[in-house]
Order: sequence, then structure tokens, then C-alpha cells
Amino acid sequence: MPTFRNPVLPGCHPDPSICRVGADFYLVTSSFAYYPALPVFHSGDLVHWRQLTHVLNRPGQLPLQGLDVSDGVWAPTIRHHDGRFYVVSTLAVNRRGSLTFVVTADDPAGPWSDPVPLEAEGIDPSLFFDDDGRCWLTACRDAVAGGGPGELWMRELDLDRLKLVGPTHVLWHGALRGAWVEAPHLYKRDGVYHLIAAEGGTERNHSVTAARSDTVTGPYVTDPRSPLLTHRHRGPDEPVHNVGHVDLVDTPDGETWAVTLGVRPIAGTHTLGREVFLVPVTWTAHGPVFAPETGSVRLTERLPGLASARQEEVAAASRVHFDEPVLGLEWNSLRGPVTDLVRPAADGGGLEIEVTPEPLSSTGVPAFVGRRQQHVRFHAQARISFSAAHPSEEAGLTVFQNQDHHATLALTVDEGGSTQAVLTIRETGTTTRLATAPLPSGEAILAVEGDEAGYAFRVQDLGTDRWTDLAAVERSFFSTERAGGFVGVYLGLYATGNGRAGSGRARVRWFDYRPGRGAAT
Ligand code: 6LW
Repeated sequence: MPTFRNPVLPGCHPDPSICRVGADFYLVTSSFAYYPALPVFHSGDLVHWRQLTHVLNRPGQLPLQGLDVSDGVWAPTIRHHDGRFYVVSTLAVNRRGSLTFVVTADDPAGPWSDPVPLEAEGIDPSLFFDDDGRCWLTACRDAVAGGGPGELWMRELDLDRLKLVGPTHVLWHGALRGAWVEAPHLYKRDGVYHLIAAEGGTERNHSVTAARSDTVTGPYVTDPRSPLLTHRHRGPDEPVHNVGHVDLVDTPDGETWAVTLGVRPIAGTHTLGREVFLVPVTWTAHGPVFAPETGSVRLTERLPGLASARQEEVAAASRVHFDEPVLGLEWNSLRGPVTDLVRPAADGGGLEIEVTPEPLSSTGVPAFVGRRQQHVRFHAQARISFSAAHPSEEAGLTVFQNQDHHATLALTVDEGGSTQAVLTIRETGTTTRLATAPLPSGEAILAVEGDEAGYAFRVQDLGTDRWTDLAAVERSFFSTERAGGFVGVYLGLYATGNGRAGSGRARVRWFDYRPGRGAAT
């Protein structure tokens, strides 16, 4: 039986939502405080995904400054109706929803409209188009002000005015009660409306639950089979956990598949964030059955029956020389554009990064660009030159969980003005210098290699070609379980004066990210 490997989108890509138009599948995921926001992917076979664009990629569309990395743009839904694509999502502030908005496009590759605010309370908005063409927005909100178990509600969305109209319908308070009923999506099958949700929180108790109704606005009755999918009972040896937050799609051949978020913990912690897994679904008279053959989300799963589907070419990892005028779609900055701070050099000789006062530990816009860590075993390297004008200035490579939780391997100077490479970890206000190595030439290859045990940092001085092993940081330091929040690790390039204005800039000749072991050369 032909199979594929899960996750189909590795690395921090939570809250997946999917739709199909003809033979084409489109998928969006949360992006938090990273910019541009809301990546959009395309696939012809549900397994190979290529990024097309971001939904929000113009400056000033959403205020992300001041936000924790795990706040920002949460849990989008993508739908297609009558020739038009719709994405609804929420800007979350202080881990709560604050602004729900809708964006539209004729082409999922963009351009997408500016966000149109909706008067919608809560998070995890979704859209459902009924047979009569009416559009319904569902979302979840706290049932009790300031907290509480949560409730799913619905209002009609006037598609001409992009405005919520008519009464609010309270739909459901969940099957498990007491732990965040969220991520609602509505589907109609054989005349029955199926409300599929997530409960238990996005960690080990995460579960898929359901309710059904004969009328779109309810009343909804709990599906007694709930939870329909969960790994909460599967114990520490299970390779995939936290499964839930599903969205369903039918293939042209009549199969149904779900995308779900899940994590791959090792010894109880995960660093890659919540990833996208693909799960087969069959429909029965009772509703959807997830993973009917195995009852769980598997790392190896049977291929969808999309034999003739076009397979996206997913670019193999390779060395990036930054010789294009714009960075590839895999690169993000924090909380806004950094095109004036981090840019491909005019002479084609790599990436220039300006020294600004903003440190990585701020909630502003540091001179930083990063990409997701997508494999437990990986290696990343950057060839960088930098002459710090002051010991507070540094430029280099970061393994970045969030602003309070990251490691940096940077070029700086000591009090005497001699260049050195410094490995530092920062955890909630405490900064610890782990190792230093002199760098007589001022140009170096900075390297980090990760595996199940930890992240090992090394540096090569390009004057002497000598490699120095600096130190290793245990893997769990970078885990979501330790750092809190909702994101996975990014590997970034940055420069900062740590509060002090500077006029210098670093130059990164190339950057390498590769799965597996063994340093790239
Ligand atoms: C998402 C929600 C969730 O909106 O995490 O815990 C939020 N559950 O469904 C951010 O990914």
C-alpha cells in the first residue's frame, strides 16, 4: 500500500484550515507575531505543500508591535465560495482574541484585501456557506466573562457588506465541558449539520468533539461518540500528541481527509511547535469517523486516492546566498517588516543586517529574520562578518523560541576591542554566557546542530579555518513545554546594539538549513 509520512507540513504551522477548488487544495495556518502573517499553501495531492504567499504581507495591516511572540494572528479559516476566497482570523492580544477580521482574494496567491474588522467576540472564527448561499460565521468565546469553559456561537455574514447581521445563535458548550471548546468548523452531510470542534486545550488533552443539528442555527446535540479523535490516552511512548483542531476536505474522488495539528514530543517535550498532520476520514450515518483503520494519527499513513494529482515540487533545502532582491517566503521577521534593516546587499554579496538598539528580548521589531526549524535533527550554518563598535553590539545566529527564551551565537568584541564569538542563552530575564571563542579574522561560520539530545554550537574562524566547539544546550530548553506559549523554534539571523544605537551592519554571505546530521560544508 503506498504511504506518505506525517507531518505533511513540519515545523510551527498550527491550526490548519483547508479548502479545495477543483483539483487544487489550499491551506492556511496561524502565524502569531511573525510577519508576514498567515502563510497560504497549495497542494494537488494533500501531501506535498508549496507556499504561495502570505495573506497579510503589507506593512500596517495589523498592529503586531508590543505583542508576545505567541500572540498575534491566530487560527484562520480558508473557504472558497462563488469564485472568491475568504480567510477569517483573529488578532490575539494577551492570549485573548481582540480583533476578528475577514480578508478576500480572487486568487489565493494574492493579492488579498486589507483586513475588514468584524464585530465578533472570541477566537477561532470559521465560515460556512449554506446551500442557499447564506454565509455563517462561527467562533468561540468565553461563556463567562473573564474565563470559563467557552461557548460556540454563530452569526450570519453579509457577503456584500462583509458585516455580521442578524441575531447571535449560541450553538454549543462542548461535549467534555470545562476545557475550552474552540476551533469550530461546520459541515453539511446528507442534510445534517455537523459542528466539529476542539476541546481540552491544545496540549496533551486536545480532542476532537462534535455536535449535530438538522437546522444550521441549531439546536445542536452532542455527538455521544465524542471525543472522535484524541491522543490524550496514548501515553508517553506515542510519537504524536496534542492532536485536534481539525478541518475536513473532500477530494474530487469522494474521499474525505482532515488536517489536524499535532506535536512530536521526545521525552515529554517538543521544540518544533504544532505541525500539520493528514488523517483519513469516513462518513457514517453518525457523522465522521477519523482514522477509521487505526483510530489514531500515524506518522506513516496510506496515501490519499488522488492517483492522478499533480505533485507540488517542494524545493530541497539548499544554501541561500541572498542574491535575490527579496527573501524567500520561508523567512519571517518579528511584528512587522524589516526591509530597511535586513536586506540583500546591493552588490549581491549576501544579506546586510543593520545594528539597531532593539534587542531580541524586546517586543518591538528587532533586526531579525528567521525560518522554522522543521526537523529534530538538523544543522544550520551562517557565514557572517561583523565588526562590533562596542561590546554591546552583536550579530549572528539565534535559536529562537520567543523573546524571553532563546540562544544566540554572535560575533561581538570584548572590552579590549578584540572580536570574539559568544554563545548566550536567555531565559525570562536571565542571560547566561555559556562560551566564548576568539575570532581574529572577524569573519566566521556560525553553526548549530540539533538532535534528540540538544543543540550543539560551533564556530569556524575563517582566518585560521579552525573549528571551535562552544557548548551544547539541552533540547528541552527550547521546548514549548518549558517556554510556554504556542510556537515552535525558529532559526534566525540578527544584529543588535542591545539598547545602544549603532551605525554598523553585519553581512551574512550565506545561510544553510538542512535536515539530518553532519555539518554542511
Ligand atoms: C488557537 C486555539 C488554540 O487559536 O490555540 O488552544 C490558539 N487552542 O485554537 C493559537 O494557536
